[in-house]
Amino acid sequence: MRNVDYHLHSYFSADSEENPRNQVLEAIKYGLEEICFTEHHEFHFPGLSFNLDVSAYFDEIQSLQKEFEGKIKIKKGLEIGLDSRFKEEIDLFVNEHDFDFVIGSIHEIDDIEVYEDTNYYKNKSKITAHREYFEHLLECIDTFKCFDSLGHLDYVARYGPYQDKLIDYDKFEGIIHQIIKKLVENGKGIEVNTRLFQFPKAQIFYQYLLTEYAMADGKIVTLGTDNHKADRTLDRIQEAQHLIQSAGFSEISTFSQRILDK
Ligand code: HSO
Ligand code: ZN
Ligand code: ZN
Ligand code: ZN
Repeated sequence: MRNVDYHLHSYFSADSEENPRNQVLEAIKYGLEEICFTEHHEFHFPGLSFNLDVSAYFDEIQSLQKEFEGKIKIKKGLEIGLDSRFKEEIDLFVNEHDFDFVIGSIHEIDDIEVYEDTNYYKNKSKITAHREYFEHLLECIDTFKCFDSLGHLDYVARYGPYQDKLIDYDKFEGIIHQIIKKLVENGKGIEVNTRLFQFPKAQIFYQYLLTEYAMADGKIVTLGTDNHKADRTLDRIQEAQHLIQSAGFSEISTFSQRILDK
């Protein structure tokens, strides 16, 4: 299986200070053959401006591609925040730039960030917080066709103020089934995001998810760490590769200019 990381950030994202060159060096050190930067862009984000300077970003990636040619493949990707209020702007932004790969993600709902100490989890049971996130994902998958792979389906599990913040798959089988069915219908991929992989329960969640996606005849599985720092000591890429393989996928998907690589 390909040794790749298709979800990482650098100082072109408002929430990272990392030099992309350090990300490249660290990836080489860890034996990755290919990485795709997926910098944030959001239209109207509460409290932070995730505004991607695309031309500066592309310039820097192109120079890194030259410098590291033959050592590692470097792709220029995007993590776009899905928000139905900005449907036209989002479609335009994604299509007017020459990205290799686009992750569609949800980080906020109606201007409330899904994050620690925000109003999102306030006075909400865990099951409600998780259900609302999935309902919103389903709506966004209906609305948006502009992305290649759905980012961190388990994002809502990262920041909840609950003793066990992880998702109980069995409580959401119905809606997750609908999400997966729609992704496959629309030809969209699913991301295995290793951010929570230190928790066995999070890995089990992805195991169910991948099995469902395979049963629905889905073909596109991407893999990403979501690193915002050039530090791979907590990487779980091998475990993710293992999960993907066990679910019946023979390869991890990679993209060039929005087209699935052979
Ligand atoms: N963790 C979120 C965004 C964020 N909000 C960072 C505040 N800081 C997506 O990576
Ligand atoms: Zn981020
Ligand atoms: Zn994200
Ligand atoms: Zn990210």
